[in-house]
Amino acid sequence: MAKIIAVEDEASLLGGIVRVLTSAGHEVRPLTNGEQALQVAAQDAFDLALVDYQLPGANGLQVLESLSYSQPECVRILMSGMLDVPVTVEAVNRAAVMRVLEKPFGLQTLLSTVHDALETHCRRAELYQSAAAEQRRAERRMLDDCLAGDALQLALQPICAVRTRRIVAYEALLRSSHPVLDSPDAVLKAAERHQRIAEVGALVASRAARRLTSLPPEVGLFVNLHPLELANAAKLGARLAPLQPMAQRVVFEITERFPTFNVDEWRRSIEGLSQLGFCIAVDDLGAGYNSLSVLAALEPQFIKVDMSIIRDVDKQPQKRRILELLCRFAQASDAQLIAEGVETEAEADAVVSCGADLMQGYLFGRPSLAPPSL
Ligand code: G
Ligand code: MN
Repeated sequence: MAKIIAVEDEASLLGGIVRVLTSAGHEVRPLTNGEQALQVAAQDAFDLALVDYQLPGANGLQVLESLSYSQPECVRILMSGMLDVPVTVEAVNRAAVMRVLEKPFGLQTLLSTVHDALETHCRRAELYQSAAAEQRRAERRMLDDCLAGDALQLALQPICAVRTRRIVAYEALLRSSHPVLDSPDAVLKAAERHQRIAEVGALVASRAARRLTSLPPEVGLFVNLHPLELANAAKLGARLAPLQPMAQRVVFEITERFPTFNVDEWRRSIEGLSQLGFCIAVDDLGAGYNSLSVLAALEPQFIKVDMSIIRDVDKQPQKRRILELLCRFAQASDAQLIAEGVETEAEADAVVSCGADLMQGYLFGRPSLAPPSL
């Protein structure tokens, strides 16, 4: 049974359409005017629209075109006695109709056309769904490959003290050599779609633990946490177990880029991490939506200022003032400020004179998969 809107200004034909479709078990909404049809279609959803071309009010193609936007799933059929080429072209190109019924037609032809169109639509929807399901399975298998094999690795990028430029820590950045899920973003997006962020997090923790053991004991490691990992405080500790013995050297970076920042949900996770001896950094400060509320809520030990503020900080007084302000805030809160994405000596000089504690950026070293040369 389908819910059908039938728009035809010729009363006897409309009567016949309603009769034959109703006795075939469909629910029919008969209308005689294009304007009316547009209003009804804006309020009610239909499985199929059967619309005459020449109508008072708006013409049939306008009605069908409007439906193609507002209800793309509604199957569209045009009825017309004047099927010249321009009308047909419009019907296909503008209104994307599935069938055209040329007048005059018998009611049996109408019925079989309607049923044929509905069946075709169903078959297409099934095909689409099974293709989408297959794509999902394929993506799941690729994630399995990533999580089981060695496609996911951590690149290390140095973080230096401002004056001595001594490397005090590294940031671990996810890198992927998978042929399809070939960037950290692709891996994380796929993991989000399959609710497998926790598994990626566990893998990152074990890889990070391994890298940490090969670094000198006074050097720390900054590890990015996906915001979804903070949603379950109870499980987070277990997942980070490989890093637990070296907790004093580990700083978890929490990005504030995500618009769905939920202070209450996060705070418990962060308190748990602090109790386990880990430190917290707010990442990408200045790039997201909630910079100041994140700072107020999380009381991080490190504040990483986003590279969008660091870029040209030596040339743009406004950026410099913002950085100075953040450095003063960090000092007053017993936090260390890290300037991210420093690329030039001039930027580094400006960052130092603003009062930052640490710097990271291509000027000091790119993220590298190779063991750091110490
Ligand atoms: O969001 P987060 O700050 O964790 O992102 C770090 C990213 O920034 C890494 O992918 C790294 O490659 C990149 N990056 C690090 N230093 C620089 C830099 O100096 N310039 C630019 N353009 N990108 C950088
Ligand atoms: Mn980071």
